[in-house]
Amino acid sequence: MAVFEGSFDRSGSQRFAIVIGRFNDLITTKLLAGCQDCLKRHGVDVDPQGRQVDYVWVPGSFEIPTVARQLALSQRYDAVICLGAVIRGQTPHFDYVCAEVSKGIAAASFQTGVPVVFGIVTTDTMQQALERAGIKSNLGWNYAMSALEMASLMEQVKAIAPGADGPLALGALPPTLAEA
Ligand code: INI
Repeated sequence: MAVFEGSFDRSGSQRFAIVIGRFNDLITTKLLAGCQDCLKRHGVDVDPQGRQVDYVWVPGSFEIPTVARQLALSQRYDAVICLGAVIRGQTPHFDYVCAEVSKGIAAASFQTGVPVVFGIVTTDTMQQALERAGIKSNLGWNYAMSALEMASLMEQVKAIAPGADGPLALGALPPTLAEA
């Protein structure tokens, strides 16, 4: 038997989609910069005109899962990275957006077999969000690392377990899981 784990040396041939929420773009543009910096330092051509990364802007985090799922379904990408910032306000809106974006991103990944990275910063204040988007550290970098690692890992897992992923496999799932 064997041990499988993702590596960071195969990124030159991988393709990524990055879905970014415009809401709180003070934060999401910084997350994107951190994400691009990490990908670039691992040999990925991050130029939007290049052959490795596509960028998709959506109004807010609530819209991210729909687009991420569609991109993942295309099987064009080795991983999809979702970047958003949900900051608590005076109303329960925060809770609704957080619930849907977290469930939706998990479902997009699970339903398609493509790694979909949960790069959504959820904080009580703008200050906390800024600290996570560059003032102290930049979580965009970490999200890119997860994408690189998972893209490499899934490539290996699919090689030993072919046919167990993607939309064609959904018919084989119990209805409750297929609808998740
Ligand atoms: N979208 C965010 O990405 N972050 C937020 O903090 C946020 N808040 O708090 O309202 C937010 N709302 C917009 C939402 O994502 C949708 O774009 C909107 O509801 C239209 O569907």
